[in-house]
Amino acid sequence: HAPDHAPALVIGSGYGAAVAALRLGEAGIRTTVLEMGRLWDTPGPDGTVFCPTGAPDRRSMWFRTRTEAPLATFLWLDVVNKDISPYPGVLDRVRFAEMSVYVGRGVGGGSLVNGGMAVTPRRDYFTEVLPQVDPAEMYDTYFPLARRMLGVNTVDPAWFEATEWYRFSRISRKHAANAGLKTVFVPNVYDFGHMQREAAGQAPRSALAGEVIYGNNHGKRSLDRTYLAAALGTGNVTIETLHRARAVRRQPDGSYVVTADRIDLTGRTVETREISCSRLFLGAGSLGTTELLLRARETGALPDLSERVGTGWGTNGNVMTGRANHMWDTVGANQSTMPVMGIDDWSNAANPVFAEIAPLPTGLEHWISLYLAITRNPERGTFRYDPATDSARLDWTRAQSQVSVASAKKLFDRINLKNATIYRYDLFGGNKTFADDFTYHPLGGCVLGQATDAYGRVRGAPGVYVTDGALIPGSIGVNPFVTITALAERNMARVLATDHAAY
Ligand code: FAE
Repeated sequence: HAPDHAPALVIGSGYGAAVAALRLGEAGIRTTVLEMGRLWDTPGPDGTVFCPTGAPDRRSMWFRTRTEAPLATFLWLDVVNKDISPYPGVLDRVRFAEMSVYVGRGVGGGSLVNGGMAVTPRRDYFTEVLPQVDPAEMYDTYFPLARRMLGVNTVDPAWFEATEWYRFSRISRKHAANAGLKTVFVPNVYDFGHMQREAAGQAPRSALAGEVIYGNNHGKRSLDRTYLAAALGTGNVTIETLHRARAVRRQPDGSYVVTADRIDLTGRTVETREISCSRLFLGAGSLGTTELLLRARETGALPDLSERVGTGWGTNGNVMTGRANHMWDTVGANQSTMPVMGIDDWSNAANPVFAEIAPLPTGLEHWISLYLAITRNPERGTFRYDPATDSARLDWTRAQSQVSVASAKKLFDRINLKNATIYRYDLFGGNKTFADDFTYHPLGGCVLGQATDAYGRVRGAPGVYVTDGALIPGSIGVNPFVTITALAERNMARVLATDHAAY
């Protein structure tokens, strides 16, 4: 039978996809969004939408029998992970041979599970990374637009200085200052008004109840409350959940057909749909978008795609580490899950690092200072299509991660030296002091100006666009979602102004 038709089809519902859906809907174009995860709006039997972090259930992770949290151990004990039953849970850990990538699954993508840190990159580094993009337009128009649309706000400095919930940040700030390092406040999309009401006992706790990687039940302005709500409000946008796009092909008339498996809550494919479209917007994230295009090229469905599809991937130099503080430097049993401060040593040309001061909310004093360092790692990975599994394999070696580790180590050695402190060995498995085997910030795979033109138009597939983190070549120097959002805004403005005619 003839495929269903949508004038515009968007794959995924993270940052890039959400921007595309809203701007298409506003332009009066009927748009269908396919998202492989579920819609997170219905409370479970315990009355909450997302499960408690300390007692994860099937809602926590994507089709697993046991959770796979980033910090697997504490005091070397396997106390963190729990057995669960398979279900389309909100957090996924995609395991490649020598690198794991954490991603969000559900309507809102990564916005459902991330730390909400909303950081605008340094202008000089942005210009270096994306030389095709006019920085004036970005910094005058699209970054402010993205921040406004995402609901970015900043912690009240007076409250920050006084509250027990950010004692862990203040201790890390002191230790950084002792080493002559600068710290900066970092904006966030978590509603700080709500957080202060949580602290005062006037609102249900979420950031102050350890919630983040398995979803926030309150306070977080995730995309389902911002861009996607606005997109649905145009009346032109429909979101189909539990639809996993698998294949893309081009029809003789220049339209595209996407094959998608509709799965049920057990993961079984209950229907395979074909949906045709005049315009296809890929927002399945760095991994998802790259895999779709790589598969299309390698299976011959879209043979004219660039050889650059699958290249230019990076971890944003992510590496985690923990320091052990002295007895008198307590970090507090109470910690907000939303980071609000970073050590900013990016202007150190010899060793640029931006390190988010991360919480470790266990509910007890542990004297640990935890960090997610973003380093400048020039190593890049490549995806290869594996016909046997019909999936993308990532060529990325442990040695490539050591560049990030060496850079982070230089910074934290300096902090440890000045404070007479040491690293923690019990957090990342294998007595490791640096977590070098996972990233939260997958970037690249379909890089702007390489696999696409300067506006995300896919080379060799007119009418197909990349809108997400796949466009950014492996590194942006800060947490990436503000950049992904602003770049998508810029590209959509151009595409809607110039490629509109054929809808
Ligand atoms: P993304 O948000 O990943 O959305 C892709 C969507 O596509 C997902 O909903 C997928 O389920 C869906 N999808 C994938 N494949 C398919 C398919 N074949 N068919 C249908 N749907 C599909 O993409 N960034 C910050 O800036 N600040 C932070 O504080 C921060 N903290 C983080 C903490 C954690 C634990 C994690 C995992 C990430 C964090 N990030 C943070 C990264 C940020 O969430 C990420 O860069 C963005 O979500 C990427 O946006 P995209 O639009 O590229």
